[in-house]
Amino acid sequence: MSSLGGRALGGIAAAAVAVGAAQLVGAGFGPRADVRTAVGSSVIELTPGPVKEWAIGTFGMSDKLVLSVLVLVVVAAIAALAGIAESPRRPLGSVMVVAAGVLGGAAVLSRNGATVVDLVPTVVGAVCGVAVLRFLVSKRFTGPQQKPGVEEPDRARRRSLVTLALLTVGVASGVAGAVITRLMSSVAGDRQAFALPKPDVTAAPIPAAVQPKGVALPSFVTSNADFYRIDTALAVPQLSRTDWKLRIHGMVDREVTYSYPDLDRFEVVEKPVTLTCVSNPVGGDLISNAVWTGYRVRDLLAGAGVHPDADMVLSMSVDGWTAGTPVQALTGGDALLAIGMNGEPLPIEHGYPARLVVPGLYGYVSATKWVVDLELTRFDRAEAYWTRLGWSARGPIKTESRIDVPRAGQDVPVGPVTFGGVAWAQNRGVRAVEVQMDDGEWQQATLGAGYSGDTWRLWSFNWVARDTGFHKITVRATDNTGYTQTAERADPVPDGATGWHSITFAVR
Ligand SMILES: Nc1nc2c(c(=O)[nH]1)N[C@H]1C(S)=C(S)[C@@H](COP(=O)(O)O)O[C@H]1N2
Ligand SMILES: [Mo]
Repeated sequence: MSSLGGRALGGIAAAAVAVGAAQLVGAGFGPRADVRTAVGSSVIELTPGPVKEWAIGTFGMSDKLVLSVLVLVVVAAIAALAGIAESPRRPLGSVMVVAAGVLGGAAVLSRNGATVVDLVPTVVGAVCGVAVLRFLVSKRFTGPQQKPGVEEPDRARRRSLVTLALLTVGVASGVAGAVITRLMSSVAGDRQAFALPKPDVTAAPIPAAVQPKGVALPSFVTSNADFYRIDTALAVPQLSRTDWKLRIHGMVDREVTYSYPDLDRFEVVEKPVTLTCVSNPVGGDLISNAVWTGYRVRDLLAGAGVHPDADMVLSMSVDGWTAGTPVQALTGGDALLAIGMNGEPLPIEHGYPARLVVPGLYGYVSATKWVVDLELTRFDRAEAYWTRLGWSARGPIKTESRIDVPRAGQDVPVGPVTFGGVAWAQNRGVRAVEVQMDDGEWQQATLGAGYSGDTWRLWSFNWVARDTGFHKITVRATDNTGYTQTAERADPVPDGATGWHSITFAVR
C-alpha cells in the first residue's frame, strides 16, 4: 500500500487516462460523442436559472472557462477519492469510475441527435480508468507485502514515476483527442469557401457623423472580433452549409424545409441592427451593433403560410437551444435569417451558417444562432429555454444608456474634457440623451447622427473640470415615443435591467 497522497495521485492518473482514452477514441466519432463537452453542457443545463444568471453577471464572457476549470477541479477531487478508496479486494474506486462513466454516458445520450454508438468512447474511457486503478493496487505495482510504514525508497520512487507517466499519457492523449476532434469537425474551411451573396437591398450608408468627435467611444459598428458573445454552447456547433436545413412547421398550411441553395430565390437584405443581451447589467457591455446580411424571415414564412392563430415562432438551434418570438416581430419588420455579419460570412461563434436577427427584442427571445427549426405555435402552448428557467416569455429591449468615458476610477485632468457613451431603444430609436454632473441639473448631451430605430446611438458631452476631487456623472436616455428611461433599478431577471448608469471619477 502506498501513501495516501500517492493513492490520490493514482486516482487522478486513472481519471486522466480514462478521459484521455475517451477523447482520443472520440476523435473517430465526432463532436456528439465528446463526453467532456456533454458533461459540461449537462452541468449548464442542470444549473438553476438564477445561478446561471449570476455566473453570466459575474464572469461575463469568461463563464465557460470558469465552468471548465470548475468541472476539472471537481473531477480531479472525485478521482483522488477513487484512488484512495480502491483496494485490491474491494474495488470501491473502480465502482466510482464506472458510476462516473454511466453519468458521462447519460450526458452523451441526452444531447440532441446522439445515438448509442456515441457511447463507445465513454465506455472505452471507463474501462481504461478501471484498468489503471486495478493496476495501481496490484501486486505487480505495489510489490510484495511489507511491514507497515516501511517503504523501500527505490520502489516508492519507481511507483511515483509510473503514476506520473500514466498521468502525462492521459493528459497528452486528452489534448491530442480534443485537438483532432476540433480539426476534423471544424467548419472553418466551409466558411472560408463561402462567398457572401451581394445584397439586393443595400443598407443606407452609415454617415461619419454617427461617431462623436473628441472622445474614444466604441465604434458605431462593432467589429466581428469585438462583438459580444453569449450562448449556452460549450463547444461551438459546427454545422456546414451542406448539412444545414431550416424546417418550418407547426401551425402552417404546408410544412417547408429550406436547404442553403433554396435561399437563393429570396431577396438578400442588408441591415444594421444592435443586439442586446437581457443579462446586460446597467453599464454592462453585452450589447453590440453590426451590419447583417440575410433573408427576410417573413419571406421564408410566407412559403409555409402561417395560421392566423399562431402567435409564437419557437426557433431551435442545432444544439437544441430555443427562443420564443412573437410572430408579428418576424412578419412585420425586417427580421432576418442572417448569413453575413459586417460583410463576412457569420463567424462560427455567432451562428454560422445561419441565425436569426430580430430588431427590438433581447437575444434570448429572438437571436437563435445555428438555427435549424422554426415551429409556428402559441405562447400558451410552448416555452423556450430561458422562459422555462424563469425569464419572461416576452423580451422587448428597454430604453437604456451607458457611460463609456470616463471609466470608473479614471483620473481626469483639470480643464476641458469630453465624455461620452451609448444609448439604445431598439426599435423605437433614441431621441435624446441627458447628463447630470454631481447633483446638478440634467443637461442635453450631443448626439451622434441617428442611423435607424434599430441601432444604438452614440453621445458625447463637453465638460470643464474645475474642482479637484471626486465627481459623479449620470446618464439617461429618452426614446422616440417620448419615454425617458426609469431611474428605478431592476435586475436583469426576468426581463432586462433598468436604472441610470453613473460613474465616479477623480479630477486631479
Ligand atoms: N443557439 C443559441 N443561440 C443563441 C443563444 C444560445 O445560447 N444558443 N443565446 C442567445 C442570447 S441570450 C443572446 S444575447 C444572443 C447573443 O448573440 P451573439 O453571441 O452573436 O452576440 O444570442 C442568442 N442566440
Ligand atoms: Mo442574452
